[in-house]
Amino acid sequence: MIGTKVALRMRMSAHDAHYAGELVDGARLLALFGDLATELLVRLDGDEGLFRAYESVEFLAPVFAGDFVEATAELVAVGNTSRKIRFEAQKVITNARFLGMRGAPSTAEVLAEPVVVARATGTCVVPKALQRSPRELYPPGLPAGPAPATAAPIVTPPEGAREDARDVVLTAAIVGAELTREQTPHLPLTPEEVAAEAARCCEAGAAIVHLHVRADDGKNTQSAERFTRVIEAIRQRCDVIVQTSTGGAIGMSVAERTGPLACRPEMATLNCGTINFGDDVFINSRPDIRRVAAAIRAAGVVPELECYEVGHVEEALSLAAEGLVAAPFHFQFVLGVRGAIPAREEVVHFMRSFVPHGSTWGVAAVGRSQQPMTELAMRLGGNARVGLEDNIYLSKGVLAEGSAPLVARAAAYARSIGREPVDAARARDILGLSRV
Ligand code: KMH
Ligand code: ZN
Repeated sequence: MIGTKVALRMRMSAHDAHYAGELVDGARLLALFGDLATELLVRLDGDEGLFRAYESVEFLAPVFAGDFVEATAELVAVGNTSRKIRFEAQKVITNARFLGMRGAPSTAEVLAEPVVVARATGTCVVPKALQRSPRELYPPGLPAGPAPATAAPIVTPPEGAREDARDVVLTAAIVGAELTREQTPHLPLTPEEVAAEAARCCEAGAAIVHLHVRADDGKNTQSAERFTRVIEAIRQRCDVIVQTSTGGAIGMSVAERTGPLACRPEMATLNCGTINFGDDVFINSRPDIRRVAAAIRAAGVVPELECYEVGHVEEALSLAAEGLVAAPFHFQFVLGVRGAIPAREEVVHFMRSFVPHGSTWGVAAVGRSQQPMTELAMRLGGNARVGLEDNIYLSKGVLAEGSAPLVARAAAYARSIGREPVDAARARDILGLSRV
């Protein structure tokens, strides 16, 4: 999956030296890059694939016999058959004579700072017929699971979409259904308050607002009229993708929950299974999931697949096989709900290993796990959801003054690791909303 890294460390020997002064030729480094690309393809596809082209190659410092070179490769984009890879090689140990130091010919030094000796980007291809089903992929160390019940749909990413591994789509979950003003005074309730908070989150870096709305008494409602009023108020303030909830509040009927679809939002959640939800049960029976999926499809709305357990990802793929959900798929791993799968790093690795190529995925973690899981998801190339619906604290004992500070913190972290939160327009391209 995007963000997967592999590494090799090699000592350059006298056999590798080609030019005067025991200089190693650049082709030797490209051979290391070739081996790394092969390992990435084997891990991803179960096939060695073919190296098609280097888009760029830079040799930045000389390499000599005796140097230890550490080379890394990172998968940065996955197309239909193409896999784009970024390479880097660093010298970590060198023979002392190349540092101008005296000593025996065998004297060598560990470099205080590794020296980058080469960088490259290249594209490999694996023909479709040779690609392994993504759902057969499990991270190293985890036991292989049972064979999937249905064939994994392999998705062709639309042109221009999902090619930039820098892009990150941030979602702000600003209201929720269960939260009360007693828990936090910063919860927006009226249409004006909700719209103002949506605009603040948009300004802070959110491309999507995950929306629940409240009636005048503060209780959760799935009324299309109320959603229309709130969505119009949001539209007047900012351009953000509105993703309405079809989860609603615990105990609501399917008819009630699908109410907001009448507003034809750009996205809506599709909850892919039942879980214990704290001391309640959030019921999504298989027939009900199909009813909600059909309603979303009939409304021409793009679903986000809410998965609270790994089995829910499998269920989402079944919906795709039944034609109820169309590619490209957007998964949200909702982690840390009390009574469901915990917010842990290995869970993220495991759940995303089920996600077909060409899908997007993100993490929405609950409570104090929100920040570390958001940051993990972004490091792994995924997207993230933050906001009061899932977590009301900025830090231990300090309430977040709305969802915007949580979005701002996630956006700052994204930038610190070289990723960029996208605006709604770019998110529409990435998620395929523009073509609906
Ligand atoms: N209120 C939760 C029971 C969704 O928005 O789709 C369900 C929920 C999920 O919030
Ligand atoms: Zn929700």
